[in-house]
Amino acid sequence: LTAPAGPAPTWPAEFAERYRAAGWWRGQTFGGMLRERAGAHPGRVAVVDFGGPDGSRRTWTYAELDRRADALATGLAARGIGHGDKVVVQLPNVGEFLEVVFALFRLGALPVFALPAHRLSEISYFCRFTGAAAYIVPGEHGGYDYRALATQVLASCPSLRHVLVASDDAGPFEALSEVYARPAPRRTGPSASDLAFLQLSGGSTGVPKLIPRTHDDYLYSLRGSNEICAVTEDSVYLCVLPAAHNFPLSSPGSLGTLHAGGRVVMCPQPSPDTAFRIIQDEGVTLTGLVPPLALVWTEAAPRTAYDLSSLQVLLVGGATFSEEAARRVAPALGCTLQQVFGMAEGLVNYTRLDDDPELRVTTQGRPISPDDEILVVDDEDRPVPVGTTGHLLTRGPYTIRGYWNAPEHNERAFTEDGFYRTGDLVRLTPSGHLVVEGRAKDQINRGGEKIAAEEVENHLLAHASVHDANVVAEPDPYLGERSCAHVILRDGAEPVGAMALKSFLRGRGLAAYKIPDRIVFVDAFPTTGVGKVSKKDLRTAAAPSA
Ligand code: J2J
Repeated sequence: LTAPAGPAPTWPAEFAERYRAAGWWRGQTFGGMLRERAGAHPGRVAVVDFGGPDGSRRTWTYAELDRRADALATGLAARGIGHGDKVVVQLPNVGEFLEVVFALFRLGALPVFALPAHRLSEISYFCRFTGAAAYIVPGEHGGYDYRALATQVLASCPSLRHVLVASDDAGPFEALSEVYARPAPRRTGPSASDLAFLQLSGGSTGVPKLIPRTHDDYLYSLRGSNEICAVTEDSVYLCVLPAAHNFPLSSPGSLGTLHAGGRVVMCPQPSPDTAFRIIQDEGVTLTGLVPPLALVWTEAAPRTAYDLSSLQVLLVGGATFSEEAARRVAPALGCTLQQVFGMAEGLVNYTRLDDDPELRVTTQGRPISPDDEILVVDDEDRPVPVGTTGHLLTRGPYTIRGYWNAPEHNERAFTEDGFYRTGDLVRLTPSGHLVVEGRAKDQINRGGEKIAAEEVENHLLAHASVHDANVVAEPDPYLGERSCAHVILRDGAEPVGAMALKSFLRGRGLAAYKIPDRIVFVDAFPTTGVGKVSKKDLRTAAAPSA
């Protein structure tokens, strides 16, 4: 496990030329984008959060965000962080998230996006795998002490030179607020074709894969998203989902909104009580939710005393959203539902605001770009007729050509001619819209949080009493899917119960959402004709009786 010197797989020259000629890639960087916006309207509010003392409101104008990102970049540079360095960023929905990200963009250092839910297992892996130079955390958040986590991470990651804490009480580490320094004279930043960051993949393998995105390709997906979602400088985007997730970051998300010169409001937590008050007080015009939250909001909206009339668009995506639920959104919330089927690897599909209303509730939209190539194929990679369900393969101007430093996995996850195998089963409608019908990848989609079965299985196998383990999805009325581990215990080993196994997994530093919701003990696994474990049969084998 070492930091690779080699670059990430990239687009062949002829594709890059085509995407530039078409105007998709414009040679702009994130640093340049923010500078331009700050120049155009310095005094407009760019960011609002509730991260002040006792949850008080704070604001950043475009000029302030620009200046503070510069000041932070200067201080980071003074600490030896520069072009190509990796920095694991694990911050909640606060303004510092955007300051940090833009500071790193300016330096050409790469944020590695972690989620607040991640723990020692995930974070130490990200740090070691990327050879990260720094790790940036909140002090305490959601009742959890990230300084204590950082102490453990530091002990296991020799490359880490700095832990920075976005809190007055940094414990044994340096407070992020100490890092801001008077901006130095102009330094040369990255170029638009350079990597901007490493995004986390949902994953279906033993260890998470990292997704290398460039300034050029990501900025194109933002411009495209803004056009489709009608984001302008009058838009107010509420960032409800964890800010580092690809959906709230880019569809159109906080970065899309800043690109348009609009306002990003960081939501401290997603409950209707908090979010509805903020929608009213801040005049929020659009936001994005995963299906379970969209359901909760839809239930709560008709009874709320808050005025939600500013809300124009609710994006829902990340997991299957039933047609019945989709039909209820617009009437309950008084806004337009926009379905989004996206992936951190690239391709994002949206229903259009002016699509036929039926398409808006029965499909997951169509691609952003005319240059997004979509193939729906059978198990032998042969195209299936329109209307038939098959595997979705895609390539295009903002879909990666390979994961970061994963040559063997890339052989499987991409076709020879560069199509990404999404692992999703879809059907195309005659209108060119996609309907997500299922999944071929070995993953659990727990209300939008992706869990790679193999990763959890490996942790279970590390227990002395576990002979074998398989983790599969089972239906959940609220989450859509939850995870169930089927475990065969070792003959003659110390018996162990479900509770003990769960706390064993927690003790290994696995994020809470990956801990199986249910663990069942079995004597054997069902097998397929060729003797492989049949996950399909497992999914139905132990379905809980109603
Ligand atoms: C069914 N499954 C969906 C949908 C994603 C916008 C929106 C979502 C993501 C995201 C994103 C789905 N219906 N509407 O990055 O920019 C499942 C598919 C897909 C996987 C990607 C964005 N929308 N999915 O969810 O990288 O299985 O991105 O391949 O987290 O989520 O997960 P992720």
